[in-house]
Amino acid sequence: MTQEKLLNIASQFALEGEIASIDALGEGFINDTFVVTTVGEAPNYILQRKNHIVFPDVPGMMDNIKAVTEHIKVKVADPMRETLTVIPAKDGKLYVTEGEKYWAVCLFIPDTATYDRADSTSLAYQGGVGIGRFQSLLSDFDKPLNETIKGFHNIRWRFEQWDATIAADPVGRVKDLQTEIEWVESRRDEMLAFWSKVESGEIPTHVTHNDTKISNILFDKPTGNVLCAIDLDTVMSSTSLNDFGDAIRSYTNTGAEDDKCLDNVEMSIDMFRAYAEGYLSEQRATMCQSEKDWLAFSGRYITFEQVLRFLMDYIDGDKYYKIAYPEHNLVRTHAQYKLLQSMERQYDEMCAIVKELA
Ligand code: GN1
Ligand code: MG
Repeated sequence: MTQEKLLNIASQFALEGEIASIDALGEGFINDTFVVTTVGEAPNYILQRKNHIVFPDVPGMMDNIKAVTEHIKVKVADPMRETLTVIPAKDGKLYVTEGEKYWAVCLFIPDTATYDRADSTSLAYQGGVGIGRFQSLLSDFDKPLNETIKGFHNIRWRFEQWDATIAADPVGRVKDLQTEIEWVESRRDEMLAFWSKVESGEIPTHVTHNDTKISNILFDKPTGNVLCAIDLDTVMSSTSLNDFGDAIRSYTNTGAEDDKCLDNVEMSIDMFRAYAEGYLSEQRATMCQSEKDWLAFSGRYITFEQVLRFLMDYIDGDKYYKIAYPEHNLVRTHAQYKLLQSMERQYDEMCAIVKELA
């Protein structure tokens, strides 16, 4: 994308100061992200092209983000650092369109750090505090939220997509994937059994983040403490267990999400304990018994879902996740499956830790 085009988009937002440069940032799987640096004392900004295929209702998504961040702002000590700040366009909308594509801007929060991997238990503890606090700040949020992605962590819906994808087999990959398909099929019933507890209301729903991997959390550089959850695109109503489970999938992995060397990938029980301690320090008092009972299982649930989603995208011809090389989604599938097996092996210990801490 040319600087000229980026400048044209950015200048349609109500930014302070004069733009000095616009540079690509990070490697999100879904959106395209840029940092807008301004001249002098004016703040810098994050400019994002939202993936309108993944998010069919970007205006609805931006309304969610605005509502949730405003709710948080009135409760925290430092409202410009402890949550995102949405910057509207000059016409007052929360986005700018470019053909069928949507762009949005939020404030860049300086003196912060992000991580791709948890390298210490104190970081995992802080991450747990961050999501526990995010959920508790929103526990009294009572406006309806738009469903930005249908059935996002609903495994019944994921299996419907899965069955349709396997039947369609659009790029002829199914015949070579019988082993991997069996990994998913052999766990279908236990995963649906868990989800039926959410459907029946035995496990309650709340406002949740739904994408709590470590790279979606900002940490304060001077103190090392957690600052806030970012990437609020998937904020919706779901079970809070999904936020815990997705974080466990991320913080406890001793390897990379797409590690080609499976020997690197295990679930670290020390990281599990640290994250659970942080999370429960914020959530212990408000969780109900069924949430406590299923907390450890949520790590398996979301890791399983990720195995299914990566494999399904590979079967589908790599339409959803950005890939860096042709087999990328298959490599991700294998690495996440190795992690899932590691969790299954250590499940009794995970449950014992939750019981002790909760
Ligand atoms: C995507 O947007 P990003 O990169 O934070 C995905 C998550 C997956 C994750 C796997 C909207 O997260 O659900 O867990 O990749 N987000 C969406 O790394 O699908
Ligand atoms: Mg995201």
